[in-house]
Amino acid sequence: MSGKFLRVLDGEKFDVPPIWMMRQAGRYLPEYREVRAKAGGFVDLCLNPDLASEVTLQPIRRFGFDAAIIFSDILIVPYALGAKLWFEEGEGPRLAPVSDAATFRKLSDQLDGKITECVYEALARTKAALPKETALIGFCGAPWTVATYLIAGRGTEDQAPARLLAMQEPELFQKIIDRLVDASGEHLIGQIKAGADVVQIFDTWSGVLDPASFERWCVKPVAKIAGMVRAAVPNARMIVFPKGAPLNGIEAVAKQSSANAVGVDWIADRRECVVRFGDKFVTQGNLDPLALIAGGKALDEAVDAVLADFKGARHIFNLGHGIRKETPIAHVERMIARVRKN
Ligand code: 1CP
Repeated sequence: MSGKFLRVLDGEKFDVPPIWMMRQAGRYLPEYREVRAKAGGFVDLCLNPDLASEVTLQPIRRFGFDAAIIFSDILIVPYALGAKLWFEEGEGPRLAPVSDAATFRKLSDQLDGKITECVYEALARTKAALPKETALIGFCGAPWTVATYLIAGRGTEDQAPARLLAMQEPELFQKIIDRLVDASGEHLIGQIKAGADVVQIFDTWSGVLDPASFERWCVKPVAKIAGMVRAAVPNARMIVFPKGAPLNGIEAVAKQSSANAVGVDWIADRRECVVRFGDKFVTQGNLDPLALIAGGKALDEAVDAVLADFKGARHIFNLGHGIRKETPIAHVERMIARVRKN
């Protein structure tokens, strides 16, 4: 029988919800920092199946989460389409920008199998090493969010370069999105075939778009990816995470992509989620990652509020966004113990 995480996605409810954390494999863990140093660079770590699998398993060994998320990055898709990717130490990932028709023409329309195979191999190894009850999550970025990085070449404060290009050159922008839709759909299918039990689509920057742009650049592309995945794997389980979007928008993404679950950040009104989503889909979230840094009473109260608001609903406990590197490990332990009532 599958573990609690998949059983919730498949329709069951539990008094104690399954729990995992976005970015659970990462720099707040000394064992991650050790492997990361050994791997050479961030991209090398993503493309090394042995080490990527090892860091995926680290938080499972340490905390016994109900799900593992494969160690990779949303920027692997543009990289596998031929965009140059590197990591500026102390800053973050960088892509050679694709922001005009000439650079777009140079992008491949096929994922480079030598790159994606590294991810699939890491998934296969991780699957073989995980406890039976621990689910394995594959993922990709949503086309809009990946496009914001591809167009600017880096993370940006307000995603202005992508928003501007969508206004100035909507046809080119549509082509970029369409290319990312096809590549992301294929990548998710590959991950499921390699052993992922569920896939999550991260739309980190979906909260900066007006309603019409949100419909065009977030709702439709994610629904198209979901359609591709379901056409290839009819019973595929999917989680969508349109971070920062209003609840209307979140609901539209979840409905149009027939998602099993929807991720919400800490801004979301939890009781409103329960009313709107009912038993249609699971809600995943939404502890403020800063509460996990604060610890103590503030953490306990924040955890209790999440649990109380989702009581009786289909819920997966998670943070509202990725764990930050300065988070004390003892606070993670305290959160898990409180959720699991240990
Ligand atoms: O070791 C390091 O210094 C690298 C830090 C790091 C890590 C641990 C990056 C660079 N990526 C990752 C792994 C990662 N990225 C995972 C692994 C699985 C896990 O959750 O444990 C996942 C799911 C992602 C997804 C990702 N990458 C997103 C979407 C989710 C989110 O956090 O919003 C985004 C926006 C990225 C881009 C990215 N990669 C890395 C950084 C620092 C960033 C953000 C850059 C920016 O916006 O400026």
